[in-house]
Amino acid sequence: MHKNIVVRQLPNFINGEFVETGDTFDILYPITGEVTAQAHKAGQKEVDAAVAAARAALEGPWGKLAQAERSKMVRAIADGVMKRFDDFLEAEVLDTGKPYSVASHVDIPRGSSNFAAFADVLREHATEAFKMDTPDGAGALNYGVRRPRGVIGVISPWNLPLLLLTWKVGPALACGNTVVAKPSEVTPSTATLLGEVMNEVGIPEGVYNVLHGFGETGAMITSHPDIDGITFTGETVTGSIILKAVAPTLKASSMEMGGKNAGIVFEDADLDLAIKELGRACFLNTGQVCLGTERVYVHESIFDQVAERLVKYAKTELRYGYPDDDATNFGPVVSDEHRDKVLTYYKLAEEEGAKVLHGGGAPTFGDERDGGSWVEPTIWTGLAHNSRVATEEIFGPAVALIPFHDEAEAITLANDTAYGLAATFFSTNASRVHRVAPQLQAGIVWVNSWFLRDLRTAFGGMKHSGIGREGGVHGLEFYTELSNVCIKI
Ligand code: NAD
Ligand code: 6OD
Repeated sequence: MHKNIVVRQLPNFINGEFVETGDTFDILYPITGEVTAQAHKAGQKEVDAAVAAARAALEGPWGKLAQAERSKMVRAIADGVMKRFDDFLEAEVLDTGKPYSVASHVDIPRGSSNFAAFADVLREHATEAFKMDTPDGAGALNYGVRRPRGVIGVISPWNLPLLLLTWKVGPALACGNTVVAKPSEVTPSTATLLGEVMNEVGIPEGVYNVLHGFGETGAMITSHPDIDGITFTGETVTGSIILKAVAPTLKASSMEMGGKNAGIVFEDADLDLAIKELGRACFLNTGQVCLGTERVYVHESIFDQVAERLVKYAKTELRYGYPDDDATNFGPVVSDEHRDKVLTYYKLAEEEGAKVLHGGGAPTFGDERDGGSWVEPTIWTGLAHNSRVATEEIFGPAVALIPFHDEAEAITLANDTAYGLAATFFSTNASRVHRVAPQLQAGIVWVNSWFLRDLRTAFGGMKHSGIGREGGVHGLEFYTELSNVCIKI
């Protein structure tokens, strides 16, 4: 159903207070293109205030809390998000246009569990200890001590706004840091709402701060001399700019960036399962998932069958509609700007010789949705492995199907990319599974599945997809500083 939209104000959240600057930019509803909110842009004054508040909280109440007490408060944030589930859901849908069926199962529950899962990560992690020999025979004992890194700048993207913000804020706070966050300028609502939750559950002022704005505001954060570390999720090009920006102030950084993830369907795959999982991998969240699959290598003996079945999946399983319709599982992309980027690739695919099996354009509705940012789910064959469409990240609901001859070729093709975030492959042959998985150059490899996440596992990309790993104890490398204590016995 079409929403009656009341335009909201989205202030910054600094030192526990909501701060309007009067310098606003519009947030649009991707379903129709209407203005839903005005976000208040932060300048240097607000950035400095947020950093000072975060520093004071680190040196004050938050930094002095006992670890068990801090874990309890981080778990309270998880509960606080669940208590406001409907508000988060509404805010996320207004910013992204994604269906409730997606946001209520993916974005909002993970927005909560990112706090619950990491609340005890530091408390339960045993640090290493080594007894060493010394010339006098008495020996010495070494053990590790972890402390918070300090004030952490969190820069996050628009595709899973709450999920990807809390994925960083959760472990950062659990490890005793304080945070200055800049959500995407396209989707700032849930980060702001999280400020309300912080106040509701009694998180001390200054622990969590939110600044709104574009790259310019982000750059004020990455270059700020009193921020100790930057954790970033977004495009590879932006990541590269950020790495340069943090160099003069020698900040630690954790980088989660773009991808061009491969899928492989071997001739021994369970095709019912493969089509179901690939359907999600290619089209969930309208293809706007960093882990999503945009090129699938299919064994030549089953190529036509897989192509036909994936097209059938797209035709029968993906349903456009208003977000609050239970049947809707396919929404618009996040903005007109992103729609135009995706459509440029749709056009390029045809120029590069693609055969369009499904989609290839933008739908029209004959109602207010024609003002929104819609594209069709799209399936191509006939593209060369080294075509631009098959090598550059589109970040939309589009996939190139490419045949392969044997296992070695499939591995070579999957690895022949500048990126290395995720890969997914389908096979019922256990030997092949164990042989192929370690050869794929990706930080995350799924077998007979996709986007199955245990938050204790390492997450991150290799090559141009990332630097460092977060998740479980792996995040401790970034969110804490480790000191070795050596005691002569
Ligand atoms: P983006 O790089 O355009 O923006 C990400 C964030 O960086 C935004 O908050 C933006 O305002 C900020 N930013 C832009 N310029 C900046 C600068 N100079 N200094 C500091 N901050 C700056 O990315 P996006 O378009 O929001 O998100 C889509 C991209 O994110 C895709 O490439 C996708 O693959 C990637 N992504 C990666 C992961 C992962 O885990 N590896 C997860 C989700 C999305
Ligand atoms: O599941 C996660 O922890 C995670 N960081 C997912 C990222 C998805 C990218 O769009």
